[in-house]
Amino acid sequence: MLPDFGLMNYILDRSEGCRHVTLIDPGKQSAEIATQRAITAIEAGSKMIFIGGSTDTPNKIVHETCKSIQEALELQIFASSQDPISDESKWKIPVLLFPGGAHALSPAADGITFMMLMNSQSRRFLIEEQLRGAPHLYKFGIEAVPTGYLVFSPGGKVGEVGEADLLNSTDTELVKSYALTAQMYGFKALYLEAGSGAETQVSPSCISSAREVQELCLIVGGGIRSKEQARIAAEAGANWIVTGTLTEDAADMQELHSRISEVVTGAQSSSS
Ligand code: 1GP
Repeated sequence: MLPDFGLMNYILDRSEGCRHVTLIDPGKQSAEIATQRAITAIEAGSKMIFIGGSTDTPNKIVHETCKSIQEALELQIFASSQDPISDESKWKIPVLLFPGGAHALSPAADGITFMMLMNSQSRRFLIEEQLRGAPHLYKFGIEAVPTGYLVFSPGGKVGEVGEADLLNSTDTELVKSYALTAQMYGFKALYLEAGSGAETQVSPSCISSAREVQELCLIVGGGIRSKEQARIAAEAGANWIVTGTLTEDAADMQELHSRISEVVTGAQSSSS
């Protein structure tokens, strides 16, 4: 659901410190379970939902998941509006597409991280998927958040499929150049990605290098599972921390709630 003061303002706002995104891969569970997971994640403190991940999920599955989550959010907003002590805005959480390509789109989303995989060696991820997707997004009328996407070692599936020239923890100068380039292109956000399920998160030195470009909203994900890892990324300058796997492999909603609460606490404990 769109926040009252608009999607872009909401994403770029820094007044609440480092916030948490729950990434849901619609190919990995039914729309119903995805919705339960999204609602539980928001109860635990997530402030945005990303829908995406797998490279081969068709539009139909992506759309069903987006629609189901949006309907559940509407119900929560309605229930809160009937309860004088409840805060409706808690449920005005944007649902953004985080697509692997032009095949994973839905008009039910509030927006999209419209990305250039800046360190891809393939023209497909630099411009071609975007060319295929843009006319659909224009028709849907959903807001694009111009986002540079950088994949770091180990990179996982996205590094492989995206043919990324993987960045390493020592590439701090290069990361800064990418961040400056992103800013000069007019991108609002830069997503630093280690790959889903990565054994090591993006190094704090690289996050700090990107942070030198103050204007960019820094989104950091891949391999973050603990409070301490979230704190490290936030201290280094992340504005948003994304987790996906920790939601997928939680045994039940209670475990999911406690895992996300921990990461949210870590992200918020940063003084920067
Ligand atoms: C992947 O950065 C995200 O795009 C999330 O990674 O699954 O390791 O949390 P994890």
